[in-house]
Amino acid sequence: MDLRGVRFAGMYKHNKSIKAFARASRFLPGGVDSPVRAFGGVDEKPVFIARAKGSKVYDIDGNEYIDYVCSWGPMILGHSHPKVVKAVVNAAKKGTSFGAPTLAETELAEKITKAFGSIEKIRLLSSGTEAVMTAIRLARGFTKRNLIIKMAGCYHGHSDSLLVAAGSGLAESGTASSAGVPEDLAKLTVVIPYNDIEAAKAAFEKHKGQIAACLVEPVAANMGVVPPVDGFLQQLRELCDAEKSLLIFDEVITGFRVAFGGAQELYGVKADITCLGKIIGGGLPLAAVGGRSEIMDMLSPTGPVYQAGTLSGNPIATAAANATLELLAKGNCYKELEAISKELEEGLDEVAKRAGVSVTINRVGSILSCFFTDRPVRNFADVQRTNVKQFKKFFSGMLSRGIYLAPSAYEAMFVSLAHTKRDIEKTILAAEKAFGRCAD
Ligand code: KE4
Repeated sequence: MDLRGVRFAGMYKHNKSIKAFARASRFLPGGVDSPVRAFGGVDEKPVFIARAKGSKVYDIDGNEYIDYVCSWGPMILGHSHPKVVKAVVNAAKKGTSFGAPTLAETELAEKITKAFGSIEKIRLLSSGTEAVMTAIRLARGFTKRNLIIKMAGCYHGHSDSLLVAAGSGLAESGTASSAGVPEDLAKLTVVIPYNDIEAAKAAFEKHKGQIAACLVEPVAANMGVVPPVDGFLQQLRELCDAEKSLLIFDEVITGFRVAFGGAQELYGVKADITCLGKIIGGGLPLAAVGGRSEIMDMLSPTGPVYQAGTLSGNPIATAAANATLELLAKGNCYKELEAISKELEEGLDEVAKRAGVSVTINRVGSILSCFFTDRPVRNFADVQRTNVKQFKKFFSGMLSRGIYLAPSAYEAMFVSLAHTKRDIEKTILAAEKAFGRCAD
C-alpha cells in the first residue's frame, strides 16, 4: 500500500460546531432532528456539516472528512453529483410541488418495477417509515390478519408497531422499544431473533393463521451489518407461502445498494411487498412501497387500505430519483463498489490484526461494519456482546484523523462511487492509528 504523502488533519478544532450544538439544543430536542445525529453513541459532540462534495463532507469549522455515513445510505453516487444537482435545479425552476400527478412519478415507477421483478406497482411516499408503515397496513388489509413478525435489532422506521426491539438509534439508546407505544399495539408485533429460522417456525406455529406478514431487512444494517445466513431468506419465503402470510422485505437500505435489484436480486428471493427509500430519493425525501398488483390495488383509491401524502412523489424528489437511478443503471457501478469496498474491508482487517485488536467485519457489497469482537456476529445478541467502548475509542480516533463514521456501533459504513483508492488508503492508515488507541 503506497501511503507516502498521506497527511492527516491533525487534531481537528470543532469550536463552531460546539457553539452551534449548544444553540441548537435550545430549540431542538437533543439539538437534532433525528436522534442518532446527536452522537449519543460516541464520546464526541456532533459536527455541524456545512457542505459536501463527492466522498467528502466539510464541517462549519472548515474540517474535511472522508464520509462513510453518506446521509445513512442515500448518497451512493457521492455528494452533489452534477447530474443530480442539475436535475433538481431544473425541476425547482418549474415549481416545487403541485399535489397533482406528474410524468416523473410514472417514469420513476417504471424504473423501479423494471429493477424489481416482484414489483408490479408502487406507491411513492416521503420516508422509509411511511413505506414500512404502509406495507404492514397493506399486509393486514390483504390477509385480514393482525400479527406482524419482526426481528430483534432490525429497524424499520418509527411507526408505533415497529418500535419494538428495534435497532439503529433505539438500540444505541439501550431501550430498543419506545415510550408512547400502547401495550395493546406492541403485542401485535412478534419479535424473533434474526437468522433464526427455528424461531420463525415456532412463531408461525404458536400464532397459527394469525400472522399477516413477516417483516425483515434482507441484510440487517441497523444493528451494524448482519448478512442473512445461507438459506434463511429462502426458508422465510417458504414459511410465508405455507402459512399464507406475506413476506415484506424492508429494502430501504439494500434497495439499489447491494445490487440494482436489491437483496432480492442478490439472494434470488422475491418479497410480496418491498419497501424502498434512501438511494431512490437521491438524497431527497422520497421512498416507495411496492408489490404485485393484487396487493397494491388494495391501496386507496383503488382499494380499502387508506394511504395518502401531501408531498408524495414530489417533483424535486422524483427529479433527483430519476437522475440517480439512471446513473446507477449505467456501466459497472456495482462491480466498482464491490472492488473498492473489498479493499476497505481487507485493509481494515489487516491493520486491526497488526494492532492486536480483535474485530469481525461483516460486509455485503458497499455496506460494512467493524465489530469489536473475536466471534462471528449473526444476530442482535451477538452485537450486544461486542465491545462498544473500543468502538467509541476507534470512532474518536478516526474522526480526529478526518474519517467520518456513523456515530454508533449499531450502524453501517456506506461506500459511494465517489470514494477513491486514495480515500481508502487514507482511511486504512487512519484506522491503523485509531486501532492502536483501542488495543485489547
Ligand atoms: P426513514 O423514515 O428514516 O426515511 O427510514 C426508516 C428506515 C426504514 N428501514 C430501514 C432498513 C432503515 O434503515 C431506516 C432508517 N435508517 C436509519 C439509520 N440506519 C436512518 C437514520 C436516522 O434515523 O436518522
